[in-house]
Amino acid sequence: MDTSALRAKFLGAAAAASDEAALEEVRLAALGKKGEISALMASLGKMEPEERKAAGALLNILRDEIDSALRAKKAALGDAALDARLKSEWLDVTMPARPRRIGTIHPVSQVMEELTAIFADMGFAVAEGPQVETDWYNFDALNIPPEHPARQEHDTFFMHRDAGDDRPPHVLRTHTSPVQIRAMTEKGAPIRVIAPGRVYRMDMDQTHTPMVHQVEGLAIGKDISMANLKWVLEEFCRAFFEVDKVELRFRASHFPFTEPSAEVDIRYSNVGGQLRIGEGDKWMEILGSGMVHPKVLAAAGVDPTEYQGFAFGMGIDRLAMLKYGIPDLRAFFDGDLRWLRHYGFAALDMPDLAGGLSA
Ligand code: 2NM
Repeated sequence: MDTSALRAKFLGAAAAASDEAALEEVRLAALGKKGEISALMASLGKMEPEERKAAGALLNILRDEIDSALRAKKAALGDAALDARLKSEWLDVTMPARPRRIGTIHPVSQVMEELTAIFADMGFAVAEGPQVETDWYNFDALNIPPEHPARQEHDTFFMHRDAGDDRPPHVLRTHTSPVQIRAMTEKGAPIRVIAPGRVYRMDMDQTHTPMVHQVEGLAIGKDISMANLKWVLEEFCRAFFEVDKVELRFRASHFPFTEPSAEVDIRYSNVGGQLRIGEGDKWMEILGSGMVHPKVLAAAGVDPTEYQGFAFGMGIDRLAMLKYGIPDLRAFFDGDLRWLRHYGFAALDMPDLAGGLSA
């Protein structure tokens, strides 16, 4: 018996099978009950003993060879199928799990970071203080006497006092000036600080909210003048509004804590509803300022015969509205995610002067 033709046929068919179903067909054709090898095995019974012995040995070898070829091929097909599946189901676990930003930086926070970067570059440190203040820090130290209109109940939030408790009242600070008083008292002169933060006034309508954000600045030294104030404010506006040229206009004004005092306007134009800072023929008031009153310096323990300096204050909410074209103040407080996704800023993208403030 010559088994070489059968061997070639079935080993070839096994090698060519491209999936498990085709392989099973080869197995049935060779080793199944009605398969060719099985038929030859069945014919052994009719052979002479000598011939049967030789043919039987050959057929056993052939059957084992085909069987192991089929098993090997089956394993190879299984490996290939697993490889293909692993390839198609591959997952990049380093990709961000959420394609959407989960939160944004509020425009007011963004503007606070921006102006902190600008003033830090000019040598101003950031000072902070309590939001619940004594009336001394909030008013008296700032040359606002008890009978001053700004102190009357309609403007200021007073903290509750039990009947008979006649300690001096605490108030929600109405400006961040008390922070500057604390800074001067603690650190003395010379000093350069800004105080950004929340301030409170009993005021609530379409254009006012009872809490707003303010930044005040203070520079005290031996020969600091209005000229230094003007340069600092111009430099600030140029950097903040990210324009090459700004023009400021100082208008004489009055504050209890500064003398002389000036309100400052910035030149702008309105082209089809879009504001452009630094050009045009309109003026917009953006801040208040002046030379710190000698009584205020004295209240903070700074000798007004030796030191003088300027101070200024401005509203952060309105700065944010101006710079980022936000039309309605009330949206700042809604916490509307759609609004935040539109007007908010990417987290971890802190403004700095070298990188471009709002880039
Ligand atoms: C303003 C306008 C003018 C101001 C004064 C002081 C302090 F504490 F040094 F006296 N801080 N800020 C000031 C001066 C604030 O806001 C419109």
